[in-house]
Amino acid sequence: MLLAGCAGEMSILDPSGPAARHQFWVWWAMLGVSVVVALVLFTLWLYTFRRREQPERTPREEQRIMLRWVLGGGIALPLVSIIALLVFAAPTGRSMLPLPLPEGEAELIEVVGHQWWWEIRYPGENGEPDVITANRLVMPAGEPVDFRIVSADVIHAFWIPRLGGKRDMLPGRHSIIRLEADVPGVFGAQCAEYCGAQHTNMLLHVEAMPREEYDAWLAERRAPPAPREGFDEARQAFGEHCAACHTVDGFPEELIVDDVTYDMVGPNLTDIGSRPTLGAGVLPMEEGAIAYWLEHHQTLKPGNRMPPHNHIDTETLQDIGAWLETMEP
Ligand code: HEC
Ligand SMILES: [Cu+2]
Repeated sequence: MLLAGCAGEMSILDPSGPAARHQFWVWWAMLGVSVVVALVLFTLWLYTFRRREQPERTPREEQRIMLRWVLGGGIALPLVSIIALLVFAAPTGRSMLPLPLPEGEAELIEVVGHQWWWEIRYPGENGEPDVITANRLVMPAGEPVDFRIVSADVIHAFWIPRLGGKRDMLPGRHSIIRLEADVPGVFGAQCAEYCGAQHTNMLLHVEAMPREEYDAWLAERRAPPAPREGFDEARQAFGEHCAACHTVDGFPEELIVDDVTYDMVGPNLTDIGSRPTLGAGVLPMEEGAIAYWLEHHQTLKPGNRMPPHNHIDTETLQDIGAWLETMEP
């Protein structure tokens, strides 16, 4: 029954990639050593109870024995354990470094942490990101992927427990962590550094897919969006109330009312209809979910950085929601 808790989409004890497997063994080794040390200590402790008569010792002898414990238990033992741990853990750290690969370059995906959502950018031919999405990370399986991570505001941490990590995301400083998924699958991920009120609701849905599927997924999003008919009022309202923070590729520029200057960006909504969740894991995506999120997002995720839309009537929000649900490649 206890072991059943070891599985699950966010369990480091159920590794699904080389880096995570390394970490898994370090974890077990540390647990094993700690158990042995604890058992030895408990045994000594019990022994002190069972021992009847105190042996006669001179102060000098007492001191010698004390010194032995301090040197052995306080210096030698920690030194040996730390060196052993270092030797054991060094390959683990190495496995997450972006070292040159014999078979060419690893796929590069940029991940930007925001309060409290994830921006995912896929660099195109010239290195500029040409596909930008949010809260859903799609990666190829069975090959190393370099995640170039950074933060837009405070310190977050990038962590996909079943693939390995974690790594701090610092504002203004990029770092690369290499991870790999053995097989296609869906993995949970979570910001692992307390980053403010909604830190718990900063989840990331990770999907590893076979190379061909991944390429097709990207190609779909690289293609110019198909022109969409209808929803004129929704688009008008979006241009007025939302476009200052949210980008939708192909959205007509003349509709964007930029009378409010917000010093922030919201998630890119170009493929919002195809995302599995809303609000970084707060709501599952289903029919009507976007409108519901737009009306209740400050109760669903209190304090999140999107201002409340109380000044917009429900019908308009439902209209916008219905239109956004069609936003799929
Ligand atoms: C001041 C900037 C701002 C404005 C204006 C704004 N939003 Fe947002 N929006 C955000 C931020 C920030 C988030 C991320 C909230 C979170 O999950 O913590 C967000 C989240 C969302 C999401 C969920 C995205 C996802 O991937 O989960 C949708 C949908 C959305 N906004 C639609 C709208 C619509 C429609 C409007 C106009 C009625 C609007 N927003 C106005 C900043 C804004
Ligand atoms: Cu965070």
